[in-house]
Amino acid sequence: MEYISELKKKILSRDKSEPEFIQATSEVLDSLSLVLNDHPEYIKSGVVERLIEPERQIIFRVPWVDDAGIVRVNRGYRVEFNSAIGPYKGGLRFHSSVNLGIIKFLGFEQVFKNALTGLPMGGGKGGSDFDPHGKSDGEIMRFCQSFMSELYRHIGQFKDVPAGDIGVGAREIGFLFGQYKRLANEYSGVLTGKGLSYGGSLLRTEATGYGLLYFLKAMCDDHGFDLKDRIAIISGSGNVAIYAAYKAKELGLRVVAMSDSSGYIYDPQGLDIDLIKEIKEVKRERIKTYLDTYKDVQYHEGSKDIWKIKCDVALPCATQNEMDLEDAKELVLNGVKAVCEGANMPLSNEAANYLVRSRVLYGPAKAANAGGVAVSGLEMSQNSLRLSWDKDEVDLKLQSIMNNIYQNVSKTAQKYGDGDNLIIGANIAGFLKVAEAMRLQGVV
Ligand code: NDP
Ligand code: 2IT
Repeated sequence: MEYISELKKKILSRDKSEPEFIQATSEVLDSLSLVLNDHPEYIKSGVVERLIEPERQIIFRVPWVDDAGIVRVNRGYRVEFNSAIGPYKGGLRFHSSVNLGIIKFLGFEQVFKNALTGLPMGGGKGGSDFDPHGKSDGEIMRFCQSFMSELYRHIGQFKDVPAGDIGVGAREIGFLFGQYKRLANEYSGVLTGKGLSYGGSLLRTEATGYGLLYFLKAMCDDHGFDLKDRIAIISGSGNVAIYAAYKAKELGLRVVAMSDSSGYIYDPQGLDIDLIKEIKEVKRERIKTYLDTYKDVQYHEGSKDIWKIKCDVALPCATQNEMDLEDAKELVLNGVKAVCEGANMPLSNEAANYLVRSRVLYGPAKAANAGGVAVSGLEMSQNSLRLSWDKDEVDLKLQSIMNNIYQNVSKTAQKYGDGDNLIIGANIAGFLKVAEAMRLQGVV
């Protein structure tokens, strides 16, 4: 479609230094060419042009003092991408690789993901190139306080509600919340992923990983593929990976390999997830120290070769572009049946399209990892109601949301082309919801 080609060219020339943003928008725009013929009103009202341009991008200095008394300066970001269906909502990432293009791609994806949850949340993302590895609790606290000292003026429970992502977990959210409360002189649900003692929701910690497995199960059930006794590989060993691994075990899968950014561990008998949680979540050590307890387990330097292990189910849960076309080919040769994305955009577009063409069951991130932000939405509801739901109630809601997302993206894929191509299903279903809201609100 000519119109779509022109938009892609515009992004290529205007945002040329942002390869991840180009990648994410290009995948979505390809899907939209299937739907815009039926909806000329969205072309007329410039919905797509407006969707690919963030509503607001904030970049700020984050100065802080390290334990040696030295002043350090990082760069902070918040990209408020789209507020057509609710306040901006999305995580904060602290990782040395963070730059504007990465935050923009994450914010763009978040718009569609949040729409798929069925909850009233717009899309945004933020973060910093601050590297939390090896920092003391005091340094983390001072960094978070400085970060929030600027961010607080831009956010609010009805404006923009950040949460965690890579490098931002319960500890960081606590420090960020404390500083917001102090500066704004207001106690509100301005962040999600809060501790249970100060307004957090039960199951938010587990939600992305659990939700990923609920989505995987819905997709596999629909295709008559039983997950019991299947072999799974999960990359990463952070928040998403750990709770994906627990739920995978509960559903009868055997998790044989997991990784961190240094390397991966492999045990054909299945891994001890409690130990991995202890190493990564509590002690904040390298995954390699797993071998201090299990001496015969294999450890390999570098995390990329994890996809060479034979498996039935692969769950990339670390970071963007961690699986390329070669990895996807290797997985298919080894007989993989399902790949579901816990991380955001962990597959290159070529790898994802190859899996779909090879008839592998493939759950794209926008749909498959929406469980985290969905429970964030439930946390916002509980904060507004000033009450807390019990664990079973949140879990039932999460399961129902993930099942609905699967049904919605699968039906949309059938309507607009190939029933098993959930890439187009997720992109189109998310788009239709946001596009209609944007059209009705006029050119803003
Ligand atoms: P964590 O910080 O808890 O864990 C990240 C994990 O990925 C760690 O094991 C880390 O290794 C590894 N990792 C990070 N960067 C790289 C890299 N460049 N190369 C190799 N490994 C890497 O983050 P989360 O688990 O929260 O996030 C993981 C993914 O899931 C991200 O893509 C995030 O955007 C996505 N996501 C997160 C949600 C959430 O609720 N937290 C919701 C939906 C998606 P190491 O320990 O060595 O740093
Ligand atoms: O990518 C994601 O969906 C998240 N990091 C969670 C966002 C949120 O607001 O809970």
